[in-house]
Amino acid sequence: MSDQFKTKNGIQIECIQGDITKQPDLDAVVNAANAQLMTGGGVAGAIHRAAGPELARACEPLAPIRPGEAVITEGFGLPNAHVIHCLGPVYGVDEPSDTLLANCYRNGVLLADKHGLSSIGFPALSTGAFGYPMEPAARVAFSTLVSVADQLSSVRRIRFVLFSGEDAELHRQVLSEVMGQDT
Ligand code: AR6
Repeated sequence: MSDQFKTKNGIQIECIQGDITKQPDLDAVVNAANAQLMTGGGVAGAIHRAAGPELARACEPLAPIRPGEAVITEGFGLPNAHVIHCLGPVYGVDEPSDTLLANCYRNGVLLADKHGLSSIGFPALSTGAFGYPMEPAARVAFSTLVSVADQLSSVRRIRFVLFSGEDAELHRQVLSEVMGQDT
């Protein structure tokens, strides 16, 4: 199954297996943040470790954020110039979870666009500690990004970085279904 698709206006969406902190060719990576924008487990722990303590200092005045919101900082020790911090919904607690998750992807990619960035990498927001099932989360992610694509003027590439090969394959399948509906 192909891991790259293009929207009608030529934006590339791709899915790979990998680590979100090791994507040096992207302008920004997205953090699966907590409301206080502090380090934690999963993606947030990995991003804060790789970025170093300056990231937590830069986050402090921006916190707290609400589910669905996105804020931007520098990347510090990361290979990316920027980090976009998104607070996903806790599945079954922050409702409606699908709308709040869609807001994360929409606000995250629009914030990157507003800052003139051309590439952004997302992890599968809310699918770890926050308990959102992977397949419905992938559907929300891709249908939101495809629907927002025509509002983007600087973002040209969106990469999904999935920790496991199984999750990457599932994302490729869902992406190909969503892109099929778009043509
Ligand atoms: N690169 C790519 N994907 C990863 C990585 C990585 N380095 N590490 C984990 N994943 P999570 P959430 C996958 O828990 O559900 C934190 O403690 C992981 O397999 O990071 O939004 C924060 O402080 C899963 O599929 O994010 C918050 O309190 C996905 O990334 C809370 O967890 C998201 O898992 C946020 O929970």
